[in-house]
Amino acid sequence: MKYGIYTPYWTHEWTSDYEYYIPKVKKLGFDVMEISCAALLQKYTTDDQLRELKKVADDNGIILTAGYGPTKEQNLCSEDPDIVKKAMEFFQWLLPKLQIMDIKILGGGLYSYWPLDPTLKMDREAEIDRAIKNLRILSKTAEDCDVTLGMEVLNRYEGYMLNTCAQAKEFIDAVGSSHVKIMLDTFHMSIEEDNMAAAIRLAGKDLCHLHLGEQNRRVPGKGWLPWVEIGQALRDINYQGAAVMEPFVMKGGTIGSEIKVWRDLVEDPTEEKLDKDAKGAVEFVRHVFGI
Ligand SMILES: [Mn+2]
Repeated sequence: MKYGIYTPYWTHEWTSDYEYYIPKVKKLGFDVMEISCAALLQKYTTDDQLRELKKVADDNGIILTAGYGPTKEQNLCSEDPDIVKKAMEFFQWLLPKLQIMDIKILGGGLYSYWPLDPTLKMDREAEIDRAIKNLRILSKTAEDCDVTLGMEVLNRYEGYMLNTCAQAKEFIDAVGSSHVKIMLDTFHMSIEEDNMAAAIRLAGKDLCHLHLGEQNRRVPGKGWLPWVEIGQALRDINYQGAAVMEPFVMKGGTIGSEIKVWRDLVEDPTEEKLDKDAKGAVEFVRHVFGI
């Protein structure tokens, strides 16, 4: 198994200087660094920049993965055909960009939009049907680019389409593509699943990506999630993908607002302190998972 971390841990905005974070992440003991696709719209807008980023990752022995929360205008399950068209165009533009960086995983609530606006109309059944239909089409591009789309199971406050692994399993089975699979996140699972290890076993070979975080989104080892049982379940399914920490511990900025971090979850979150916690957390999960 490979261990990773999502760079927004260190920042208040989704986009950051990835050339700075790649060597840091390596030095702290990780194999994988996850980037936000928002960066491809803002900072890394040319293919040359992506090739350069890939080179920096290669030079440091780091594998890149990608995460994204589509905007309301990139919503694959919208009832508005113009929005679906924009969403399809966006993903069909994005996936070849990820291929340039040899990114094999794009995870998130890709079947809908994020952050959830609960004031908008919800029609889960119709939206699920449209998401399945549109993902079947998009999966062809994903297969061509060899980027697997991780359908992230989100808690009830962030999404209503897929809240449990069982719902995600039914969903990906309906899509029926080798490149549309289940993505779990221990933080979301701690709210929705009866038994986290059972959920991981249910995902089984369909688990393509995993986010790690405590019940309050601190780094693994600082809260009360059942890491021993989670590790056992990952060993039971012979999980070969990446386990990427996605801690959010600082208030402020776009991230603080969208993730709803209203207080600092670590005392005095200096870069030095964040580095120390990340290093300790990857040592902790490597030890507890034992794979
Ligand atoms: Mn996540």
